[in-house]
Amino acid sequence: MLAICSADHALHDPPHELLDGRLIPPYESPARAAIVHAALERAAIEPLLPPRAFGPEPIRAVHDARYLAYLERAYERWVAAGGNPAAVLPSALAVRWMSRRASGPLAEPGYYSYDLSAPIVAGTYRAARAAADAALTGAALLLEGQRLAYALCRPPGHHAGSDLCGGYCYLNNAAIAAEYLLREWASGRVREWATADQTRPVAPSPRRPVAILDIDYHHGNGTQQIFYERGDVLFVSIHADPAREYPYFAGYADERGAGAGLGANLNIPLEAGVDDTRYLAVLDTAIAAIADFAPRFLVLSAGFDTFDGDPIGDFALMADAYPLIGRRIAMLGLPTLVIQEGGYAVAALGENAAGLLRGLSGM
Ligand code: Q9C
Ligand code: ZN
Repeated sequence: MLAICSADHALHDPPHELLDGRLIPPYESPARAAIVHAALERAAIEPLLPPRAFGPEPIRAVHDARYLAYLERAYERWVAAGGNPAAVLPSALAVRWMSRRASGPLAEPGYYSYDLSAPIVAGTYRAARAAADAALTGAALLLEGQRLAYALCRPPGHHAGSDLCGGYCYLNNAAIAAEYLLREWASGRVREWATADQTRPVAPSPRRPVAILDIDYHHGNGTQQIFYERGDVLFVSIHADPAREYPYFAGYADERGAGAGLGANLNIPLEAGVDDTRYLAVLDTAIAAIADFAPRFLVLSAGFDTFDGDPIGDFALMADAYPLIGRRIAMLGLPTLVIQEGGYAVAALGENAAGLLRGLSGM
């Protein structure tokens, strides 16, 4: 198995976040990537590759051009206009009947954010680009014939929509990788190496190339938005019921996709206290939906905030659950790209991530 990591994640290190009205040190910190990196080395998951540089094109395929221009310049424009140099965090959000475009340096953050948990500092854009490059590198490795790759993405991505940041996310790494897989696959430039593989349980359907399975504790609202009207990408998410948990305004079971995407979005919201047995049973439902769709590739948005000890989640998964989750997903027999999302019980995060990868690789 191959893992992709970049040291550039550390360029994103905001001093605070606003959580339920409290200004606190961010849960999403550089220590998270460091501890996963150390656990991968300990687990002899090798090699650890640096990301290749893909340039802006595969990111523009998913994100709005003006949003990307905003992210790149937001911090310096904010500081020059008198905003707090500690971090960009908007004072007013564009919502419902107040959603006019405003482009001033203090207004724009509120146009391109949906919450107050995605502060921007000087290095945020570079770190986010490095995370997207890590995801794209993993996608390229699958296209070259690898069966399993892990991208240690930080900042995470699944809350970022086409033109919105939020929930610690700026660029949607999973969506960028999925779109890249799909376009490269459709281009026919990729050699078909797996049709000869008689051991694959899922016979791929050429018109439905990619499924995304999101097992972060929170609903992947950004990924859902990006592919909501698309029939060529299946999005399946298992998460805390948004009626009680962030992101509150999306992630309900009746969100099934729209237009050509109707039926290609599956949300499985869950109650508090979900344990290993309950989670694994629900995971089987998600896996059955993916097998039905018969994709060519699987992108796994892997968050570990489902862990019992997570400070912002209320599920109760034990460390032993992650290898079992990995093993069940591996039974789909699909080339799989694992994208790091959340997980804030930092001391356990490395072992939990390594455990999932162990299960996925059949180790
Ligand atoms: N009362 C990820 O796991 N704050 N993002 C939640 C709940 C934001 C989580 C507030 C949580 C974002 C990638
Ligand atoms: Zn999460």
